[in-house]
Amino acid sequence: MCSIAALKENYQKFNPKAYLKNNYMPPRADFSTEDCVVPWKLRCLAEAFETGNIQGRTLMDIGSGPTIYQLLSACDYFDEIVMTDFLEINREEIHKWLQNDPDIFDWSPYIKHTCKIEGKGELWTEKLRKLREKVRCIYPIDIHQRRPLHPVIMKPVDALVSTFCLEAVSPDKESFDKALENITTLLKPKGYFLMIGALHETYYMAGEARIPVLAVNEQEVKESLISCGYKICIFKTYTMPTSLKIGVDDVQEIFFVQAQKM
Ligand code: U87
Repeated sequence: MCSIAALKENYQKFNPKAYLKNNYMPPRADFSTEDCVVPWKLRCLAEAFETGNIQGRTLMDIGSGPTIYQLLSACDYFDEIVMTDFLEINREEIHKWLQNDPDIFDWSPYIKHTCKIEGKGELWTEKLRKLREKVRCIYPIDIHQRRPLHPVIMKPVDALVSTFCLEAVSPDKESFDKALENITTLLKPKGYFLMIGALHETYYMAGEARIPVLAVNEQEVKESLISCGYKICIFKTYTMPTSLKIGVDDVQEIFFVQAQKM
């Protein structure tokens, strides 16, 4: 697999149900221990927003996939949330979630856990209602285009979130850097970018699809952000424990970064 076109072709076999099972059910989603990867991600996001520094009118999530966990803490700090994904099948999954379709993934353990770590005594059903209300649209996106949302036109937003997207859709470092540049045009100067991603990963499975991943290290991620005009505010890593190496990918570590566009 070596070109952007080949990768896009490969994504046509992406199966959201298999993907959700691999990454968003036990053992990777074990809420009884903070050492598990899903609670780690939720905590990074909750702590970032808790400071109150990241807020505004619009937040955009880049490459949302069929998931909403990445927006659970964010939704308290923005008036509206724009979700995006390359695949129609993933956008459809989000539409179903918005409409409370019974045939969708159950995010309630994620919502309950987020309410618990935020410690504000909020009812999980209230957070669910709030997030559904704030997600205004889910747009097609291609981060390899200079205008990733084309033909949709949007004013630069106040903050960006992106989880496991850049390295999972870029065939090489050059396209990773270009994609970062492309999405950065969607963000206002001084706006924050929160990104979670995989380090040293070469592939992951989503049903029939075996998707190649660009193996990046911590230094490379930091350098890419700095070259793109960001200041790095927080950088954290999580080492995937052996018990969570379950054959669905070869991820070694996960990073969380909070960066500010200068
Ligand atoms: C998530 N954000 O699960 N332009 O967090 C824009 C594109 C393009 C394109 C494809 C990768 C999953 C990584 C969601 C979904 C992220 N998707 C879309 C996965 C891999 C480690 C690991 C993973 C997940 C495409 C969780 C955990 C771990 C997908 C999304 C990538 N291995 N977006 N040109 N092409 N996409 O449709 O929805 O990117 Cl814990 Cl460890």
